[in-house]
Amino acid sequence: MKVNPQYNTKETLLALYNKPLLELVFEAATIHRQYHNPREVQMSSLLSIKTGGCSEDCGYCPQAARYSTGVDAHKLMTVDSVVEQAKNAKANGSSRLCMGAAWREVRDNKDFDSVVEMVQAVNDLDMEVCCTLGMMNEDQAKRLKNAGLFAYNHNLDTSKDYYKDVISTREYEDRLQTIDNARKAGITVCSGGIIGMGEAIEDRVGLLMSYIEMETPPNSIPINALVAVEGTPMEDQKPIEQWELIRMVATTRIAFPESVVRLSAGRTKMSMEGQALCFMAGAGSIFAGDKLLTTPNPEFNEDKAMFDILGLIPKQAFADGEKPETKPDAIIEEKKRKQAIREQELADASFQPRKITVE
Ligand code: SAM
Ligand code: DTB
Ligand code: SF4
Repeated sequence: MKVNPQYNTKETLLALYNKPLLELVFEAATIHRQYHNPREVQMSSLLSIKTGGCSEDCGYCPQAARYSTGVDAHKLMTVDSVVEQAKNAKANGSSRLCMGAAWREVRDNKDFDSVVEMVQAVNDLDMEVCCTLGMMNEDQAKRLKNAGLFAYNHNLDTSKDYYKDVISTREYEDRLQTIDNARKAGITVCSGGIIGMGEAIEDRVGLLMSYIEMETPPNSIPINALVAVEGTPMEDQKPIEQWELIRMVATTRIAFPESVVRLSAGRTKMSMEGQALCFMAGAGSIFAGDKLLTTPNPEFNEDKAMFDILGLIPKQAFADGEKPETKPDAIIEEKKRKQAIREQELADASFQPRKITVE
């Protein structure tokens, strides 16, 4: 993944973001065509495998336990129900499944073992598997990689300066460390942000600068518009104009010509024409399905109709990287071995030879 040397400073990026809109879109569309097939747009499905009850205080998030948003805390989904949902998503044209958990961080417990099994099972369906589970260390990243994880989503959300106004329960540095851990394990990185949280344009550009300063920028960069949810500290944020989303997509496209720019949360508030300008400006993916993690998203059929009208084609899985090979997971193998022994012991115990008494 490379950055565009023409726009690698705050000043040049800011000037780019503020260009006359159609000039900006044209420049982005031109770059997009040099690096990507402009007709291909990936359909990804989101699945909230562990909803609500999160300990963090992210000001935008309906899943933080401390806010009354009507999102209840649920247990982790079962592996079987995840596979069923993944099959559905694939049948509807999605080539990637992104599994999200309302966790601050990954812990080495039974739930994580189940997530490893989910990754294996969805990878076996020939879908790109992405997880977004909060912070993780290098060993946890390696386990996910061996299970067949294709991508890890971990957003920086905004600039380093504005971050403290949005979240206080973790540091920007913690986010950078997790991204590094995913990268070191050989997992592709998906990291982006949210606009419309009350930040200045300098903060939007500041987010992009954080990616420019990385050794390798993310393979994909989701651009979300804030979904202002009642009960969160950001409930009263004025919705951003769709032009801002188009500008952000175009600027990101130009700054990171090889990365996939993902038009993410916020599409329910956009017109089809607005979304068309985003695709023109280089958006290469959308979230498909009528729900994001907890908030609404356009219906599958609505997006199918939009693809037909605009002449877009759903992108196949693994067009941007090989399907990960899986290796047996030592912890899960050991669990299975113990389970087999227990079942054998139970079977042996239930065989009671009939007593024969001789008078
Ligand atoms: N708990 C994990 C974490 O924070 O990394 C993973 C799940 S979290 C919900 C994934 C991302 O969703 C966040 O980083 C944020 O960018 C995005 N997000 C959450 N709530 C949002 C909202 N109301 N509007 C737009 N994006 C949102
Ligand atoms: C990303 O950047 N956006 C997605 C995905 N990565 C995990 C999440 C959007 C969540 C919107 C709020 C919700 O539905 O809870
Ligand atoms: Fe928790 Fe992630 Fe929501 Fe923050 S964004 S409150 S870490 S689920």
